[in-house]
Amino acid sequence: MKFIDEAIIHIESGSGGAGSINFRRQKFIPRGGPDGGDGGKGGDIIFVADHSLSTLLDFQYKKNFKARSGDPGQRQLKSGSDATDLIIRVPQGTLFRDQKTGELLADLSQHEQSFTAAKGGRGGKGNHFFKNSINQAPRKAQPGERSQIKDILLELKLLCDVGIIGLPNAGKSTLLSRISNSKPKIANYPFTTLTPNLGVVRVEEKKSFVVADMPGLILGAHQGIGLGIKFLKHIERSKLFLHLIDISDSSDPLARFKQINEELRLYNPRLLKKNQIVILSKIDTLQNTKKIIGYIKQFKEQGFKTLAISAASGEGIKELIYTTHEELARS
Ligand SMILES: Nc1nc2c(ncn2[C@@H]2O[C@H](COP(=O)(O)OP(=O)(O)OP(=O)(O)O)[C@@H](O)[C@H]2O)c(=O)[nH]1
Ligand SMILES: [Mg+2]
Repeated sequence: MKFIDEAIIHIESGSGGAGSINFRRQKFIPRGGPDGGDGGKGGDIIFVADHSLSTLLDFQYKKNFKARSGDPGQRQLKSGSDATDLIIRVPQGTLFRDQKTGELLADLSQHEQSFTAAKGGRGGKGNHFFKNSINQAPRKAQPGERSQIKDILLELKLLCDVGIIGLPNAGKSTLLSRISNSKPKIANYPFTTLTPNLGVVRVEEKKSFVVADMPGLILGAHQGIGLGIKFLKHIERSKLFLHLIDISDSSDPLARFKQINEELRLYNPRLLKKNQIVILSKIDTLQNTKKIIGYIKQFKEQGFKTLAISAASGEGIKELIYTTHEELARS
């Protein structure tokens, strides 16, 4: 089970602006002194921890970051402008390593904590700086300092936000494979999933969450029957459960739902305090939409947010992602 999210990114700070070589030219001052200004500083690359972010998934889409260079110096002793720093927000808890050596560079464990990973180059001195009693008209200026270029490994220990629970064969792993980057084993028999699988779900840029697909739970699970219960500790700290009910199974959905919840309660009553969204799965197998609507009504009457999906056809999947994200933001 992979609990670590990783990304390798390439960063480059801004180089310094070059110093300027210039001589004062004004009416009535025939031989003005050197007045080339200094170059501006290049932008730093600064990472800032943000507790509202939970994964490194965005860095699979954008891997190269470059800060702007400082402006060159100008005449009349005017310095070039400093470039603004490039601020990159990362999830709280992100570790930074040198990609080549593995050396730990920083650990941003606090919200708003920052780490300057690459410093912008200093601006070069303009020729005014080189004036002295011997050389009153220096024809030299400094170039700006070079940028820093690095490959950095980002690492984040994933905290599971959402647990997918339900009876064996309910379609939990199929759902995970539909909504996330994870490729769990899927098969038409119970207990296909033997250990939890984690996946990262991207809602949109800067909005993603972590889901765990659990082995199926069955009657007697709290006494150790089946597999699921011993993994429940992995989702004890998650904020939300998606509770899958397979409606291609003709037995009473609400009774099955209550049965699983009873197992949760017997294992640890606190698990029932967690927010659950009821997910009626495999709706492509049921032509009778009235029946589905009836089920939804039944669960809503019990006070549960209820969605109907087909991981096979994709129906209801978008809504499931958005609703889950909204509920997470609220909890
Ligand atoms: N028709 C249909 N079949 C589905 C759907 N989702 C899953 N299945 C099928 O249901 C069977 C079980 O799917 P899994 O995703 O392995 O179920 P699971 O809940 O992870 O099962 P365990 O890991 O054994 O607990 C597979 O044959 C899937 O292809 C769906 O939306 N529609
Ligand atoms: Mg499974």
